[in-house]
Amino acid sequence: MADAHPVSISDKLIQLLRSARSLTVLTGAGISAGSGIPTFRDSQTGLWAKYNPQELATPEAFAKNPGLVFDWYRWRHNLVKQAKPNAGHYAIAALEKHIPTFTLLTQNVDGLHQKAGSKNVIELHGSLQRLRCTNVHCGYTTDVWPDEPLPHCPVCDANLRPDVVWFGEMLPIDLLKRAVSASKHCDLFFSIGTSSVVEPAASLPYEALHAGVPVVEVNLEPTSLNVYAKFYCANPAAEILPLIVSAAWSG
Ligand code: BV8
Repeated sequence: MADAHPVSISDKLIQLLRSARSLTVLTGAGISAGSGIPTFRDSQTGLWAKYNPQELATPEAFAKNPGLVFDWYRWRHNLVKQAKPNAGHYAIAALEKHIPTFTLLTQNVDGLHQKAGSKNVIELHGSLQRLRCTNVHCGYTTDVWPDEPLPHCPVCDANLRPDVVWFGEMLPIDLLKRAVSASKHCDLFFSIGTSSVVEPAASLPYEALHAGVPVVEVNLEPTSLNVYAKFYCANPAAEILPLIVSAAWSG
């Protein structure tokens, strides 16, 4: 059962962190909430309030109404372009500097971890920064979003699409294999700002648990993972993560 210390930080956690030689961190939309990016469980703001992200982020939605899906992603792309990393992103980048072997597994597509200086980042669900050709034999990608409503590939003229993994699509198998390995082979595993619902990412903490790795959950609310977590912090990530880093390496 997690030592639920919603305010204080367990000394045991700090000792484990300080002595860790390898750390794996999984993040979800909650880490970017502090940067003004709506999470998937928040009601989408404004224009998008009436749409369910899980219905828009699918190949079926794109096939049925590519213009609507593209507009949604263009809206998010513009939101993310203006967004800045928050103290939670920077704290995770600091962890990478303190621990010899560090892997960041993110479900987010906003690129904020890289903006904060994180280096070894596995983007499990792709990136809003990039577009890719829908023709699987073409392989064209770009980080330039053309103005036209439904851009086409300059190489083969097929539609372009956001370079993200939609619901019902497989994650890139090489990334998933690296993520499973990093989850099994670490001294400590953090799950931060995720509802622990979306698979296969939600199974990664269990890879750690099955390997005997202690898991820390940092999330505003306990998720299904919480009963297995050794430590639980209910504070906002941007508040608690810097405190954890300074408690471990303040000297
Ligand atoms: C797959 C990219 C199999 C796109 C995303 C039926 C048909 C097909 C598949 C399925 C199916 N039923 C189930 C599935 C599997 C499905 C799935 O898991 N569905 C869920 C809904 C049950 N998964 C998939 O489809 C995956 N692929 O299974 O393929 C397959 C096999 C063979 C052949 C073909 C296919 C693909 C999943 C990837 C989907 N793409 N993103 C885009 O972004 O537009 S997922 C997207 O939603 C995000 O990337 C993210 O992963 C997810 C949202 O989850 P969270 O990040 O956790 O965010 P959420 O809002 O839920 O939670 C935020 C948490 O933070 C909250 O708990 C909150 O309390 C907390 N919080 C908030 N603020 C803070 C905070 N915590 C701390 N501090 C704060 N300040």
